Amino acid sequence: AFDSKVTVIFVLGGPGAGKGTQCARLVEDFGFCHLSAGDLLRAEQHREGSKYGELIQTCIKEGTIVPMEVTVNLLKNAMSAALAEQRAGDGWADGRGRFLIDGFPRQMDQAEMFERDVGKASAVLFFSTTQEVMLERLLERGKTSGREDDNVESIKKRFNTYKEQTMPVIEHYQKLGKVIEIDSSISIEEVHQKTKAAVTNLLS
Ligand code: UP5
Ligand code: MG
Repeated sequence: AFDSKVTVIFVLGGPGAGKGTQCARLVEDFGFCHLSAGDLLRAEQHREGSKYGELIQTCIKEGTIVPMEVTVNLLKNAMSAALAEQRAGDGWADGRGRFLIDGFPRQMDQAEMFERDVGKASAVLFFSTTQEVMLERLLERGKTSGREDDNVESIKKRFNTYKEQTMPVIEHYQKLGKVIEIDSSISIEEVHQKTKAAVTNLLS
């Protein structure tokens, strides 16, 4: 587990809600290290010599959740690498030890494993909008993203997994009073202003 100087914020919300977009903005504002579990899995899928390539590909296409050991390990390694780099003096000088963990945990057992092995999250940023909005955004992005899951069949499965597996995680953190919910139906800039204000408050 990491020391108490490390701040972890989980970033959740349905597929296409705007997690990655808003995280990129928060990196500029606060010097967070942004780790997207989905991006780490896609990189591992294409890494030469990975024994998980096929498994990850199947899960992503089917919108199901990759076995948590794989994802938690990728996150742990990425966090260690980022902290080592910070200690060496490069990068994130102002945001030392601040992490945005994007698209994770998606299932209760992942949340438990992460909090046991890595550390506790200070807060959960929850980007909420309607399924219609998310579908439209994903189909638009799918024209150019090259993502294997930006098609109607995969998107429906992702919505299902989100509802069944991930909503309970959000409800769990809501009971703990850790969730900051932000309506992400409005423009990127407006969502960013609200998010920035919430994070300023959180870090103060
Ligand atoms: N856009 C964003 N905000 C907008 C706004 N306010 N107004 C108008 N347009 C807006 O945004 C999506 C699109 O919408 C973009 O084109 C953007 O410009 C536009 P983005 O910021 O990319 O949304 P995001 O919420 O990040 O959507 P993403 O598709 O990445 O979410 P998912 O949660 O579906 O994808 P993720 O990469 O996290 O996971 C993919 C798969 O990996 C999962 O389905 C699962 O199979 C696997 N996975 C695991 O198994 N375990 C994990 O822990 C994590 C992932
Ligand atoms: Mg994303």
